[in-house]
Amino acid sequence: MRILLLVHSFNSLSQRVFVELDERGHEVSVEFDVNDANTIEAVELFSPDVIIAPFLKRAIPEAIWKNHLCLIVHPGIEGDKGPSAVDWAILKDEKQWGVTVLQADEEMDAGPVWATRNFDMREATKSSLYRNEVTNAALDAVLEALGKVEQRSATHLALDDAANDLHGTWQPAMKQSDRQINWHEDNTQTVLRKIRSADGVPGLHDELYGRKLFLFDGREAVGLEGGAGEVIARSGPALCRATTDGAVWIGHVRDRGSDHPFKLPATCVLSELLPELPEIPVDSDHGYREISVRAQGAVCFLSFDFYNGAMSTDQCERLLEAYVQAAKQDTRVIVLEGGDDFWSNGMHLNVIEASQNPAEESWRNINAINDLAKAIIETTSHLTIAAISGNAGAGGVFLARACDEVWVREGVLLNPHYKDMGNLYGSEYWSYLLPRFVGAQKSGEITNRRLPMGASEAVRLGLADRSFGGSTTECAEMVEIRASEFASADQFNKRIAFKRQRRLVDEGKKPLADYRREELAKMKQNFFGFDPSYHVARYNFVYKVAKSRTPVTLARHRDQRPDNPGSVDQRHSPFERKVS
Ligand code: COA
Ligand code: THG
Repeated sequence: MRILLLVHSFNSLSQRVFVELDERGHEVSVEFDVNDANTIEAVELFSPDVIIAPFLKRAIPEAIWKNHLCLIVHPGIEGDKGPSAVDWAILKDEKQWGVTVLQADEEMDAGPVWATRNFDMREATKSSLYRNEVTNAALDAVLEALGKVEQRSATHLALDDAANDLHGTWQPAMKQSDRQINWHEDNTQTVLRKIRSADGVPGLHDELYGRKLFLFDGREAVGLEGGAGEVIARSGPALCRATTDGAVWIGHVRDRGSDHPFKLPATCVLSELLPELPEIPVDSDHGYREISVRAQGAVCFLSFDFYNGAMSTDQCERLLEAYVQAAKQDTRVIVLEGGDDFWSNGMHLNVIEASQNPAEESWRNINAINDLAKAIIETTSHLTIAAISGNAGAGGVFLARACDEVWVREGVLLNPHYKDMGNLYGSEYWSYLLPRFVGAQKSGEITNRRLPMGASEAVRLGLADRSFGGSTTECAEMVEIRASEFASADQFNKRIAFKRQRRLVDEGKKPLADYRREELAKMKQNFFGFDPSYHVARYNFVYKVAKSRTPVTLARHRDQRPDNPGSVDQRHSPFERKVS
């Protein structure tokens, strides 16, 4: 089918729907909801069989939904309506929630229901639930709805109400006052629920040291307590604030009134206002933990749960240190697990944007990631596995490919390209790793097409070695089993010998240092050169400047490039018309 995705932005849910529909052979194109005239034009250009809105904030114009089937993905149970569905589900501590695919109509979210899926809620941030449970349920429901469209069976509501005992209703847009923390009354669980209901956007409005702030990244501070509402400790990027029955870490905040009005580590934003506070070592048992290491038999698991998968210079340096320590242990395999929601999204664009000298900080950051990638590539004592359970983008993907094996959970999205960031050349030894694992031709295609990729395609191309289905937990269990098989004497000896040999041969052909030098020469141009594209793109990314048009890589109906398979111009080529 020809399917147009109409989106507010190409967020992770839209990307997942895009990848999965493409994988199933549909012809998919994307249009950003910039204005009604644009959207109408897109529909005329593409003439889709069906329009799907995985993430849309505004009304679809009547001219469209009256003439085309438009399916809206609503992140709420059947009957639920309104723009803050998941926020309310978290705040109200719902035990189950769901996703509904409904037909666009005059009244928002009130059209006929085509499919719905429920799931168990988890104690996690809104964006984590969105990227996992909501996205999986949405995909299932979209596929069911499309199945009905394809069979031209009963249009909608083949739903058995009795089978679905959850039924929602209209809920208004959530206001900050709905979730305001009362530090003298709220216990830890309530505080965390309020923060999570607003994390990643818009954040929870609060006040600290006389500054109005938005809080993110709240975690329980185990074993700490103090006078309710008082800031009692710090740890790396985080501040610890006491609740009525314990304390929470606040890892990130946004100060809308400051020079850097975007999300940053809390201790950076408040550095000038902080009094002397007890410092609890970062990554320690009672501190704010991002990196942890656990050994299980001959396998060492290294997890690094960096907020939003962004890795600053400091975080890369800490991770490198942890990695070096892990590689000194008497184990055989190191599994790099990344974090729960992201494996890695490369260098930390927010921290770079906020630094005194963003070009210099970009340089430090890319070198710090490169040092880590180099250490991984040059490890000959251990076999290394990147176990990718959360999404990865840009340098994060190539950092994973530095490992001997890359294993991905099905449902994970990879964005193995840099060019969207102002034509950034990229580093992390990608120019060595990508051709080596996927071949020269595919390397060029992957980096130029700038599209997300699912687990199956990653394996087909050689960007990953295997994929695992099942839930996050089931996948982690499989990784443990397979990793321990790797550590068996037989497998280990064979593979480690091959690995050492391969590294020697590769180094002989072209030293690793040469790849780095060449990549960094290009990056130096990106950071310090005449063309400011990277700095502009980074600013737009960090400040979330809305896109004013859809890139042609996504809007295939607008793509006039001659070799574009989805291009409307190719299908009704002007040449053909001339000839005929
Ligand atoms: N630095 C800082 N923040 C980052 C980041 C990075 N490298 N990558 C992602 N984030 C943040 C986003 O700003 C967003 O913030 P929010 O919590 O305020 O919404 C959050 O992580 C989630 O990212 P989002 O873009 O919504 O996720 P996605 O799954 O839709 O898209 C990417 C993932 C990787 C395509 C996209 O985030 C991206 O292009 N990141 C930049 C990658 C990059 O160029 N890195 C530098 C080169 S190494
Ligand atoms: N029919 C049509 N278009 C649609 C939907 C539909 N577009 C997408 C939409 N469903 C998704 N659902 C909603 C429901 C309510 C609101 C927005 C999207 C809403 N918005 C507030 C407003 O517009 O004033 C703003 C809220 C905010 O900013 O947070 O109430 O079913 N044709």
